[in-house]
Amino acid sequence: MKIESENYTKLIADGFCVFEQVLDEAMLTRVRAASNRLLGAQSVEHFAAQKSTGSMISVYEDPFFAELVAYPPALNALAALGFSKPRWSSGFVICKPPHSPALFWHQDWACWDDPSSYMDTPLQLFLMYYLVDTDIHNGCLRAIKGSHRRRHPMHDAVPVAHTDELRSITDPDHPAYQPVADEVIVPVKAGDVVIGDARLLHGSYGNQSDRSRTVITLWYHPNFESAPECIQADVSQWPQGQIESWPASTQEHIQALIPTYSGTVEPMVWNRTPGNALK
Ligand SMILES: O=C(O)CCC(=O)C(=O)O
Repeated sequence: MKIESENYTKLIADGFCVFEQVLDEAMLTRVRAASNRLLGAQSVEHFAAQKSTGSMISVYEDPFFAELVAYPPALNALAALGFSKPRWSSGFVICKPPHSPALFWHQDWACWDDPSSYMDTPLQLFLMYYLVDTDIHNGCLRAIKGSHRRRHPMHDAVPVAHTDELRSITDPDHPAYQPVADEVIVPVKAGDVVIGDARLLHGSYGNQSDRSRTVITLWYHPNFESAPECIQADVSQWPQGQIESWPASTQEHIQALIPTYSGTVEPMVWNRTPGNALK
């Protein structure tokens, strides 16, 4: 199917797009309440270990998030991009406390050894829901347009970003936290959703405000059924154990979105670093 929409063009060319006001006020209120419950249960150590991110709490910890995973307006946004049979694998509550530092530059794709990683079609998308209006002052998203398909000096400065050192900021002068000339600011309104390619280099500004800034990041696999089998095998084994402890009706609610693979191909070995094919 050939999709021609402004957001699809942006997703493919820039690596991300924004759908405005996807969460209505009632849903936003409920997502904030569930997020605050989880955030309130975290230890001081959790925030210290995640100083750059802010917090990193799996949405598997609260069955409420099944409603957000299967939220019809979000699935409609994916369908408008041509992804009518997505799968969902994981998600996180990421809260930047008041007066907290920048999130390091990173990309989140982990199957760089497969040739499909060097093509236009996205294999993994983030849906980021910011729960307050964001701007450069309170820690909005920043991104390097086109970096999902083109090599950028940051790929070599930070070949693997998800390390304990970068999370806990052992070296605040590391290039992973610094501005780059071609970064773009992605401010949004609470209720908008940013949809982006897992390969995109992105991070966030520090939160210099007096209020916390929370985003819920959910990970979807837009073309799961046509993805290489080694990727299907990999994604379908991502931790979903906790879903089994969710109420049966909640499990049923997201059943169609769970990635499953019944073939015999070995799962892709994780490699978070793009190869030479990224030019
Ligand atoms: O905290 C943010 O604004 C961005 C979160 C992020 O980069 C991610 O979830 O991969």
